[in-house]
Amino acid sequence: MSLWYDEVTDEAVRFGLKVERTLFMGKSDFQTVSVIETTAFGRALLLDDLWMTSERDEAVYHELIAHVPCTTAKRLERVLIIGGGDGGTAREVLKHPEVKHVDMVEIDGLVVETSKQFLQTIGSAWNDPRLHVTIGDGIAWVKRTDLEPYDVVIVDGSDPVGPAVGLFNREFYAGCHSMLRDGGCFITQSESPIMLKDVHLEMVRTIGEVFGIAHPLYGPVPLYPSGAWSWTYASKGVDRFAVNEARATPIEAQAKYWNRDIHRGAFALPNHVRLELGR
Ligand code: SPD
Repeated sequence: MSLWYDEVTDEAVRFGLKVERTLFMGKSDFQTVSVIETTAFGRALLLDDLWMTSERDEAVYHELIAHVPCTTAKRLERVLIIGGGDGGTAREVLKHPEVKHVDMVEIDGLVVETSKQFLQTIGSAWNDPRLHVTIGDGIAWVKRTDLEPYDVVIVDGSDPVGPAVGLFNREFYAGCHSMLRDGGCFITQSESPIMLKDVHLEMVRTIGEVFGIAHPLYGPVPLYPSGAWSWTYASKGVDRFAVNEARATPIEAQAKYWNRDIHRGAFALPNHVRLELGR
C-alpha cells in the first residue's frame, strides 16, 4: 500500500505527492515543520502541513524571487531577506559577486536547522561569509531605524496564515519601503493568481499604494495551489525591464529557469489581472 501526502487547499482541492519516507517532523513555537522524501519531487519541506519547497521545482521560485530584483537594482551591495529559512533565496542572491552583505531574518530557527540538515541542495550557501542569519521577527526588523539602507528587500514568506500573516499588510510593506535606498527594489511572493486571486490582487494594490506602483510577475511552481504562482515587484525609481547586463550574463549561464526572456515575459499580465487592476 502506498502512502501519499495531500496539501488541502479547500474542501474541493488538494495537491498530493507519493511519499517514500518522512525524514523529519517537529514542532516549534510557531508551526509544525516536516521534511518528506517524495517519489516525484524529491525532498520537500512543509510548514503547518503546507508545501513550501521541493528539490524538483524550487529553482523556478528562488531564481525569480532573487534575480528579478538583483538584476534591476541600481546598486547591489546590501540585501535583506525576510523569511527564506530553507536557504534557497540566499543561495541565489549570493551568486551575485557584487553582493557584499545579506541579512536574512527568519522567525523560526527550527526551519533553518531542519533545512541545513535535510535540504542541503536547496540551502547550499549557509557558509558564505556574506550571509548573516538572524532568528527573529522580520516585522520588527523593518521597523528599525538604525540600519544602513538595503539595495534589495526580498520577502520569502509562507502563506497568510500562522506566523507569516503579518507579512501581508500595508504597515509591513511601508517598513520594507523605508529600508530601501533610492534605486532599490522590493519583491515578495504573492500567492496564486488563480486559487488565491483576491489575496494576490489585494497584495498588488496595497504594495502599489506604498511604492507608487507594483508589478506582479508570474511563473510555474507545480508544488503550490494550481501551480500558477506570483511574485510582486516594486522599486524606488527603477525600470523593471532595465536588466543590468553584466549581472545577468553569468547568472543566465548557470540558472535553471531565469533568463532575460523569462524576466521580461514573467511581467506579462493575464487579462483577468489587467481588468482587475485597470491596466
Ligand atoms: N503556498 C506556499 C507558499 C510558499 C512561499 N514560500 C516558499 C518558501 C521557499 N523558499
